[in-house]
Amino acid sequence: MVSWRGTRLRDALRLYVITDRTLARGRPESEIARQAIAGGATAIQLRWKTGPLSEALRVGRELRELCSREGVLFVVNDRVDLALALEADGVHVGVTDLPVAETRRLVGDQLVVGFSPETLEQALEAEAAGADYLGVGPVYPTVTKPDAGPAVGLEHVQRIAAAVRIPVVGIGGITAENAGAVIRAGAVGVAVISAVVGADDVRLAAAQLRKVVDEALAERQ
Ligand code: TZP
Ligand code: MG
Repeated sequence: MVSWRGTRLRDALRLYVITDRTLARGRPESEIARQAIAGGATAIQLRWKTGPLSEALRVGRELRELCSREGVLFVVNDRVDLALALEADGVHVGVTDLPVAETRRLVGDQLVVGFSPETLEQALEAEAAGADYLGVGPVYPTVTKPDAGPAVGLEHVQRIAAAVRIPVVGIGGITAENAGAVIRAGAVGVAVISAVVGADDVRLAAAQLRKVVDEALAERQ
């Protein structure tokens, strides 16, 4: 089994594409993920907010297989049980999910644990509790997650990225036009839904974003 730690994890967080059935407009998650990976996605997250878990399990198995084959990080959102059932590489929790310490206790050392802090204090606490990376946002306004709250802006990304040692990805309203600024603020990558899943040409959208991220990271070295 691959160890998603250190440089390998940072590289896997460059372009983190999150599934969304509504935005996919009838295209199966596996197809969206396949095209996104072909365009340069380095991580795929199964985000399952409505619908039976049996269906999440079916979709997740397809994504698990695809990501293993392609060497891409596979993360499950919110649910530790689903992440374990799918033998995912990671699980991503937020402030209303199981706390990071509990999540870590359940998944052990093998799975990557991601966390979405709302404040700097929560970011520091999560790092201390064993989170492997943080998702910070919404960086820009977004309609994809109605309960995400107002945009936190680049300064918030900057403040958190400077304060923790674990990698930070920016999320929320990120496109090829603004992704470079997120990286320059200190993120190691960007997490997106609509910019890739909602695109007519998923592969092209992913490729454009990946190029911007890679260029901004190269400039930062
Ligand atoms: N968490 C904070 S913002 C967000 C999530 C899941 C939605 C990101 O979607 P989009 O379409 O990339 O703005
Ligand atoms: Mg959550």
